[in-house]
Amino acid sequence: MMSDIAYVGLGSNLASPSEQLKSALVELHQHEQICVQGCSHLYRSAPMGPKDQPDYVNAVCQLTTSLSPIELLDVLQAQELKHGRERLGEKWGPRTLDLDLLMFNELRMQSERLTLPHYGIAQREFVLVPLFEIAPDLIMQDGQKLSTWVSKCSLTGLKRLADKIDFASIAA
Ligand code: A4P
Ligand code: MG
Repeated sequence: MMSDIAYVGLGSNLASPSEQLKSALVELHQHEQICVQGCSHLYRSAPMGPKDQPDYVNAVCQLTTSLSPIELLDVLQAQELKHGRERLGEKWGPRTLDLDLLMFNELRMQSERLTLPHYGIAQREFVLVPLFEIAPDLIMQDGQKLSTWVSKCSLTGLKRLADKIDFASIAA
């Protein structure tokens, strides 16, 4: 049963970022144990971290799955590699595809490979704004509303792109 709900943050700033995100979403949905339920608009954002890299395109999707959190992470990391992701060791350096597991139900865990919820949600406008678009009523791990987290985050200006992933065509 695909009864677990997860949120995944997608990001790219190399090799046609918007296309990277769209194809990643299609591939996720094609996985037998993953059903993508919805995705935000694509948003352009200035790079967090080193500034000598291109702007990012970011989005957040909601999915249901019968995978365990670690199995889902395995799928996400395999997909990053398939998209030519190279881990060059630079913290927050450029990448063709980054898939962060933001939340998995209300699960909290900390292991060598996986921290849930993802550690960076509260500070990242490029996560909070698209997440709010698809899950405006979400309650965060401290019991506060997502809308409160959004209002506390310093918003420096994401640009919402005209592109909305044509979800019907993915689900078909
Ligand atoms: N890991 C632990 N918990 C998680 C989780 N919840 N989801 C481990 C995903 N991975 C998790 O990740 C490092 C390790 O984190 C993995 O081995 C995994 O087991 P990584 O993808 O290899 O390295 P990374 O992505 O470079 O590091 P980090 O700190 O996760 O970077 P982020 O947080 O992914 O940030 N600017 C803009 N505007 N937009 C962006 O999307 N992204 C980044 C990367 C930098 N600047 C950005 C953006
Ligand atoms: Mg990452």
